[in-house]
Amino acid sequence: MKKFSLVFLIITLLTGSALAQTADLFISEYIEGSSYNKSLEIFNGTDDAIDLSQYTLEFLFNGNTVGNSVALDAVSLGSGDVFVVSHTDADPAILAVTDQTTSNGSYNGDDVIILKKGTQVIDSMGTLGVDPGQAWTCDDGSTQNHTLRRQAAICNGDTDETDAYDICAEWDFFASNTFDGLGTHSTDCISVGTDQGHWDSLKAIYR
Ligand SMILES: [Ca+2]
Ligand SMILES: [Ca+2]
Ligand SMILES: [Ca+2]
Repeated sequence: MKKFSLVFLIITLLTGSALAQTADLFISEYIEGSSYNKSLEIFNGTDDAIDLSQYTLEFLFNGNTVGNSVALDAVSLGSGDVFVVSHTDADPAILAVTDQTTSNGSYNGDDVIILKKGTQVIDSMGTLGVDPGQAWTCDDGSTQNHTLRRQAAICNGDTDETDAYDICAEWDFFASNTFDGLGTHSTDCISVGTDQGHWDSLKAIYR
């Protein structure tokens, strides 16, 4: 194959629909363990640092459509980095990798969690206004007494907080009180926001 056509093929692959891009923050890990072991990891899979002062987490308990709102700290989250929000009284192993604590997020499995940028929903867990009983469940696990990690192929958040919720479609499940994945996130997604980004991505892959 000629060099020119090989480069053309690679560029086509990189810009094609096969490789999804990440447009904004999303929740990459969810811990609902024993006691106050509750933690959410938020991932920046975009090309750019993001000012978290624009973002809030909303916790809507037991089918209610009004709940607690927690503004994220006004810090900059770098590309590829995560921001961990945990319960104030969580296990020391959780707190060791926590960036912000709150006592306003005491979800226990049957609650809805929404990540917003301003008034715009950019990710959600559960169905707004619905109480699922004990938890959101599927064949692989549930949102109670589990650690959930966003599957590596998921590149963007669930921006419809009102539709039916299938947690098996987007999450991998781990045993209660699994903390060892908190603080980092692995993704298959490629962020290609600028022309320079295309070449950086290409170099990173084919190096
Ligand atoms: Ca609840
Ligand atoms: Ca949804
Ligand atoms: Ca993680």
